[in-house]
Amino acid sequence: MKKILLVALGALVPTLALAQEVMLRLVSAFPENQFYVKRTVEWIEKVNKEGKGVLHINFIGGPKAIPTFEVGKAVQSGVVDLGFTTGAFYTNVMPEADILKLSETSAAEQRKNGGYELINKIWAEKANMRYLAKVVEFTPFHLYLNKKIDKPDLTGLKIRITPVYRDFFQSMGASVMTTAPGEVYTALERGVIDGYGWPIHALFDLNWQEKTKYRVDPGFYNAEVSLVMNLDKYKSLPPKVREYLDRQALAYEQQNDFWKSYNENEKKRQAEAGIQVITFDEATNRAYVDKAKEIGWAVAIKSSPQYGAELKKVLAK
Ligand code: 173
Repeated sequence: MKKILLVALGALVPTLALAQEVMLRLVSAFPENQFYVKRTVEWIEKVNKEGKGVLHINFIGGPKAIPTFEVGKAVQSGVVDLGFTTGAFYTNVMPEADILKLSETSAAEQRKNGGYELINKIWAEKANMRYLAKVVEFTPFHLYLNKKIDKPDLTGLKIRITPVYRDFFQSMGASVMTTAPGEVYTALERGVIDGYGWPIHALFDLNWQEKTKYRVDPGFYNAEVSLVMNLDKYKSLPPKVREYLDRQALAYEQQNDFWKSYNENEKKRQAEAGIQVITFDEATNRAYVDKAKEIGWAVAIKSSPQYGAELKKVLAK
């Protein structure tokens, strides 16, 4: 009898331990072969290894599981618990999402200047989300082209965009087409587009260097990629699990200096791959960057009369 009881207990103990472990489902809005996603999968492995019995994140996959522009909605509604995405991909949830590209202060500074709290107030109120951590920054966006230009005039050119670039590129006369990253290669191959907006890095992940002739310098804005979580789920976590998740997300964010050297290297790789730099005179370059910023904030404040100006105080320098 005693023996039977012990066997029964032995079978039960691991089950109990497992039952206490919280399981969260994560989807990526970026394609799985993108370096960002691989880096995040490594982070997940670390979280799971160190969090045995506490937290297990289950990586569901990329846009094949949930399309790029639907990931925000899926997190908002709780179809998934966690999203690895960028604000431009969920302006269908709230216009404020795309404003983070205008950050000139770093994520670390925003943790200190009230920015992180403000972002979380807005994300909670308008998107039912917890903004856990920013894990890509210090990364400008650029305009990439297959036709040469000698001034910032995109008249007659068709450019692939997301909300990040829309107003800026349109102000230069571009006709624009929104696509998820996963569709850019084919659009380039078929000649449907003459260029695209994209960060300084991650061209190679998707083989776009094969179909890209020029990069326009300087870059503008600051790419933001983050981990967001369904707010109800976040609130429902036992305190120990929530603290663990917060801690691991913060540790991931604190690695962001990584991008500085990574981006320098990506520039070199682009040059080696034969991508030529188009740039203008100093005054034109300055005007180009200033215009991007000016249009960015004008649109931000117009699209969010409630929070645009408040965000500017903590994001802009
Ligand atoms: O171009 C894009 O798809 C885009 O908006 C973006 C934003 C952040 C990082 C990478 C791409």
